[in-house]
Amino acid sequence: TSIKALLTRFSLQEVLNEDTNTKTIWLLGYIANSNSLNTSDMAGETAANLKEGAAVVTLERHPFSIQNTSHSGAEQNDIYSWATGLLSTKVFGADTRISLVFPATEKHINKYRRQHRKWIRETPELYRQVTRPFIYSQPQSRIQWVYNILSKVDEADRIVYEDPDPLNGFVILPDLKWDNSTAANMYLVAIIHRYDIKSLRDLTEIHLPLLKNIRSKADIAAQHYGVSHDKLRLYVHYQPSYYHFHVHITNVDIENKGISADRAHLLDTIISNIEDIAPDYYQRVYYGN
Ligand code: M7G
Repeated sequence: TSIKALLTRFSLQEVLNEDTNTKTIWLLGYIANSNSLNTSDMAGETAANLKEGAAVVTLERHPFSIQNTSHSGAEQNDIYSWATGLLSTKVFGADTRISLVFPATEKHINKYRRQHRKWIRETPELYRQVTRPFIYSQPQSRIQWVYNILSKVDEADRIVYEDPDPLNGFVILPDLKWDNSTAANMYLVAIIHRYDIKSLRDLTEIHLPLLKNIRSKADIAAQHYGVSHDKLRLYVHYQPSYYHFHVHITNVDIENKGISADRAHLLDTIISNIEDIAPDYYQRVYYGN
């Protein structure tokens, strides 16, 4: 079902959060089953794939682009879909980026709802006793979108670089947060082929070739968008939202929440900590989060 068809059936229930700096709003709503709606504008879609359930919609204002260079179009991967479109004005190009999670689980709703945050100091012991069991209790379906990318089921045409090596290989493609329009906003993600590294905590010296490989090949992927080596910021989130190791690759000019000190760990620092300080640095370190 296309994002457009789904959005026409969306009814708002709650504003989960908004951020005036990034001009983003997160909405929780419900997507009704097609039976209760006029389906004449959904030609070609069978009743079977028209589901109902909770949905989280993110609306993000685009950077102003008077030349109308923004790409429109839509993408879909498993329960995640996104598109750009025009909300209100014809003066500027597509002005708003719309992403949809449907059907959304309780985890998605809580991820986007304004959080009452607490600071937790994760000792190695706390990691072993609490975090690690939590990670392994996650259903595989939570990272279905990752499997879809690695097995070329979804987003295959968006992969800009691939090293197919099963141990040290990965794919690099545009992150769903990026609309592919401006190099100034470039946001890519490198997703590794192997499945056994869940997070930063798993990294040891045996992973140095993989990490260095991502570090050097990110340049090639970024060149694809005209972004040079010295404009790249590479980092890893701990805690991440998705426990399959991946590296964020952005234009260094982007200032977003994702680079805040409580979650972002620079790839260069990770490599140096393992190589220059201790091979088991990430098994021993205490984390604030
Ligand atoms: P993270 O550090 O696990 O979590 O990064 P975060 O979302 O809290 O930063 C996962 C990254 O993958 C994020 O930058 C997401 O925007 C991106 N991402 C998530 N999904 C579901 C998709 C997807 O389906 N396709 C693509 N291309 N990127 C995604």
